[in-house]
Order: sequence, then C-alpha cells, then structure tokens
Amino acid sequence: MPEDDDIPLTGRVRDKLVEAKQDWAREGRLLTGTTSTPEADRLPPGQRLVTDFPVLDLGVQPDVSPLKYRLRIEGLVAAPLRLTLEEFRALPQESRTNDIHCVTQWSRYDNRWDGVPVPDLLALARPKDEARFVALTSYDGYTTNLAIEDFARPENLFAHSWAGAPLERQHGGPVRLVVPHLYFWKSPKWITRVELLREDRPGFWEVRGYHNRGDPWMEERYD
Ligand SMILES: Nc1nc2c(c(=O)[nH]1)N[C@H]1C(S)=C(S)[C@@H](COP(=O)(O)O)O[C@H]1N2
Ligand SMILES: [Mo]
Repeated sequence: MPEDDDIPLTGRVRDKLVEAKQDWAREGRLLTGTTSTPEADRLPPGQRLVTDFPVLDLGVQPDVSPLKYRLRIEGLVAAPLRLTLEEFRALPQESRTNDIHCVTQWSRYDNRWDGVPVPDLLALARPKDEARFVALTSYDGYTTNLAIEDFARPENLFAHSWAGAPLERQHGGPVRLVVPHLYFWKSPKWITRVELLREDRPGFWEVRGYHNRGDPWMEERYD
C-alpha cells in the first residue's frame, strides 16, 4: 500500500516567512480592535477584498497522484475510514458557494466548491461520544485543529473542485477541506488524515501564536 512517504514534495519550507508571520502574531499586526457578525458585515473587520486567488502555504507543495491519495478518518470513531480518491468521489457529492478570509487580510467572495460535506463523512465513520476535537494532517506536514462543532458544520466540505474544475495542486488538490466560517488557515490543503480526539491538539500555526479558533468576525487572528 502506498504510504505518505511516497508522496514527492517540491519546494522548501520558507522559514523566514514562518518567522515573519510569528512576529506578526506576537505584535498583533493587522488588528483593528473591532468585531462584527456575518449578518451585519459580509466583509469581516480588517479584511480587504481580492478577485484573484492567492496561494499561501509553507512553500512545500506535495505532488499527490490520484492513485496514491488516501483520506483517513480515525481516532475516536467506531468505523475508521481509509478512502481512495475513487471511493471518495463515489460518495454523494454536493456544492457549496462561500467566502474565504485569510488572516493575512485578503478575502475572496463566491467560491464554488464541489465535494463531500463533512457531516456525511463523519456519519460513515461514526464518532464516539468522547470525541470533542479533530486534528487534521496534510501531505506537506501541515496540521491544524478544530472543535468538533466547528468541523461538523453542514457548509464544510472536503472539496475536490473549485469553480467547476478539479482543484489545482497549488490550492490543495486532489482534496482540501473548506471551513468557511473560520480564517482560511483552518482549511487544510492536501488533507490526508482526520483524527478524532478527546483533548485538543493545536496545529502548526496555533502553536506559533495564532488563535486557537480563528473567527474572522471576532478578529480572532492571534492568541
Ligand atoms: N496543507 C496546507 N494547508 C494549508 C496551508 C499550508 O501551508 N499547508 N496554509 C493555510 C493558509 S495560511 C491559507 S490562507 C490557505 C491558503 O489556501 P490557498 O493557497 O488555496 O489560497 O491554506 C491553508 N491551508
Ligand atoms: Mo493564511
């Protein structure tokens, strides 16, 4: 069986960029000190609208071939899943259109995604009652964490397509998670593993000064 170490990575982790973002978090850069709600303001505080689709990651982009791709749901579940891309694409598909908000201040409206809603996949894996958090892991080594209520929302999608076309590798293809109500660092590209946990396990940015939850309207940029 192909495992993660068979997935080629190109690029190098941009340590300088990671350090700069950590400094921003320490200094509280970009904070406006105001809060709002999605009902009152489509654009969260301190954000500006873009029409292009910026690419943000650690500088390493895994080249995940469709044959090697696996999506695993494990930990505190009654029925662990390990899906091939073919199996994933055979599940009932839905589309969602939503806005994305990156903590570095750009927002992009009306992104159409196709894929499988998170609650549908969770229903197949059957989370145990003790499961309260998820730890998410990607092929580039990136990790992030969510409370189960933030993860299991019906608008959240394991997405394989954006704007009607297969998700490009640079945006997380073959499959990324989309969690539109939180800053976009909570939406891992190239997702391969969902682990259901009793205790929270902060991810890559969360241990480097980013907020643990990341609600854009509450301006939860940093810890
Ligand atoms: N696997 C992985 N997912 C990731 C990241 C990353 O470095 N690796 N960066 C996050 C951040 S900070 C942002 S803003 C979005 C960017 O997604 P995009 O490149 O499609 O715009 O991906 C998020 N998901
Ligand atoms: Mo980001």
